[in-house]
Amino acid sequence: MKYFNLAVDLGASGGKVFAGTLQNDKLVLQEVNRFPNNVVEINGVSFWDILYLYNNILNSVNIAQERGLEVLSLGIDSWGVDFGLLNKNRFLINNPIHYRNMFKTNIMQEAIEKVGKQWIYEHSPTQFQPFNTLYQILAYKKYAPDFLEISKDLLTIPSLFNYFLTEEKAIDFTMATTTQIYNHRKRSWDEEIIKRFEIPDILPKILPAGTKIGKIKKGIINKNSEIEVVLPASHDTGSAFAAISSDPKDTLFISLGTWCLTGAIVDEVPISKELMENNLAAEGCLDGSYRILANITGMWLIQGIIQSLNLPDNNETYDKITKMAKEAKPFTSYINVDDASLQNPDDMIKAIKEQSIKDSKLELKDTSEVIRTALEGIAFRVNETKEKLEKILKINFKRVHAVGGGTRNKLLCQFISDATGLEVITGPVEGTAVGNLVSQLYALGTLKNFEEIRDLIKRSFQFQTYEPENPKLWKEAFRKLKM
Ligand code: LFR
Repeated sequence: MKYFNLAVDLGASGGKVFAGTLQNDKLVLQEVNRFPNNVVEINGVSFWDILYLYNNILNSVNIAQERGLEVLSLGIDSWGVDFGLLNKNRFLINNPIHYRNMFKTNIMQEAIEKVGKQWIYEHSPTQFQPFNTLYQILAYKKYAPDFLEISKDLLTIPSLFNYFLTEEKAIDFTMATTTQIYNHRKRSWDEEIIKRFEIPDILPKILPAGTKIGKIKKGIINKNSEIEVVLPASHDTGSAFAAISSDPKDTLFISLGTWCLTGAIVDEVPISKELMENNLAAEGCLDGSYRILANITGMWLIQGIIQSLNLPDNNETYDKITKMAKEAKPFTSYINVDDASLQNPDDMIKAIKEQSIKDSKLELKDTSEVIRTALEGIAFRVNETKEKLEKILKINFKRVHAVGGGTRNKLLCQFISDATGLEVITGPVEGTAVGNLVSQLYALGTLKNFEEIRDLIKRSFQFQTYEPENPKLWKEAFRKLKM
């Protein structure tokens, strides 16, 4: 009998469900379902369509079983920080809000003014992002205090769905580290942050990633079967990093998708002011280690350009856009891809053109130049992060290893290789789903340790490599363009 594990990977633009199984000592994936994640905007606020997503998760289990797959377990991962609130009678009281709304507020600034940046970072060393759970809770306190007053439980997105499926309430370590309420040294919620910001007693219990939490309740999926629900590394970046098979000692890891999440693995978070000064996050990994990480804006820029051009969001469009960039003149300008003005603009092409004037005083004339400048900007930023991490963590990176859908963009992978002067290894493309699946195999005892996880991934997937072609030219261009 062949058994399957289901990985539900929810991303900002869509959900994907894969069934994984072990076959001839390899992990083999088959796609079960895909569905869009349509954000709903009401009165200027963007909401996730949470019940639509839940229905699609149930539907995906039904599809897998109708296909005759013997499903042993299911694990859900998603973006970080966002949450649903339950009242004492287990009623969902808010429709979870999209984290990008927070770019329109200055709640984080207010919190920093109240207690100081360093104080917050010493208690919870994650990057200062206006959308961190802490600031979202403070936004509720300000704009919807009545919601919090009747809340009993806060559950991040995967945990909310796990609760719907099993009635068990828990969050995993990897997700907890995205909240900025988690104390990395004590490895628990930070009591002082909770006290200082008067956060109600709504935070869930924290379990290690790769833990079984309960079985899908009877009667909610079509077939009456026992399916174990596992908390994988439920933060998608945590799962993506779990799928990187290169040696963590001297590899710069990248999860390349909407974000270009770039980081290095450490066992414990070093005490260093420079982490905060460079806005680096310490986020939890599947094995309890941490990644020191920069959230670099990634394919979000290209998604925005596609929207500005009113083109359909499909592979053909991406190929067309990449071809335009390839044919454009290199190094026309430099933009800081992480500038707040690029995080939620009405028109991405216009915003990038304005950013170019702001950052380099150079005008971008046509769309091809805009696309190329965006891709070069991402690669430049990866290199800046690499250099910072090398200095702060005293690592000498030997290679870059990237996973995720963004690695399909060969031009960007080559740019990263040139900008960093390092070999870039890519694969698996479905990194997050693979990390989710190995978390489940670990929770079920099939894989015993992290060595076994890495070996399984190495023998199961194809990898591609890129060698730097012109690193000197890139260094020179960066020196000239960055003011
Ligand atoms: C990527 C991601 C990032 C997190 C951002 C918001 O999907 O999870 O790691 O910073 O989304 O949650």
